[in-house]
Amino acid sequence: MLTIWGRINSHNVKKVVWLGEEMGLAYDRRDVGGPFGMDEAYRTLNPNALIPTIEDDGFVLWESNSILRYLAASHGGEAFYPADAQRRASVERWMDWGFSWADAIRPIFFQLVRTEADKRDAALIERSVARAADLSAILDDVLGRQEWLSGDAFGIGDIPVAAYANTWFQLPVERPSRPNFERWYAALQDRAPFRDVVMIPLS
Ligand SMILES: N[C@@H](CCC(=O)N[C@@H](CS)C(=O)NCC(=O)O)C(=O)O
Repeated sequence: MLTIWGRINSHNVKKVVWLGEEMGLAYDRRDVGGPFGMDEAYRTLNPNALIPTIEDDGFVLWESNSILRYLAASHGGEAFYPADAQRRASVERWMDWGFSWADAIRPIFFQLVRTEADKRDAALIERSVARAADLSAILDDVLGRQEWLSGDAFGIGDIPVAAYANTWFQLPVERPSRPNFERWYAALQDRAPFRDVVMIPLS
């Protein structure tokens, strides 16, 4: 049985749980991090004191994108993780780009969701919204040429960007029109695991 440690309102935990659901894996998720804290046993598993961490048949792994790659490679097969080097790299490029995208969204999320209204930094929010809007043009461009970030079919290349895209679309900010990016976000919502795991209220 796969164990996933991490509170479900964490973007990086959502990514892993979402893939587990897409792949129909049996898993046991345990709340760690944020208000749940981290005990010494957890810090021994993950010396970064961050979530998520998984344990699969005695194998312990942290770093959410590495976990996605591992689960896709070990349990998902070609449908989730292409064997061809160039196709695989094209998928992984979006997973890694997802951290730039996350860096743009994170300050807006922390400010508008986890900071009291009178303590918010309006300039930081404005700068971050402008940065995310610029980056969304890159997504709009690629999604005008291919259906998914992973290519012709949904795959792990979509997951990291989508976890934060959901937050971007849920936050009360002004977003420029990006029709291809919006089409992709609508298509994600046809997937039950995306709705159930990712589209939970922001907290
Ligand atoms: N690069 C790491 C980042 C992990 C990370 O920053 N996790 C956050 C939650 S999204 C965390 O552990 N925060 C501390 C906490 O929840 O207590 C990964 O992708 O796994």
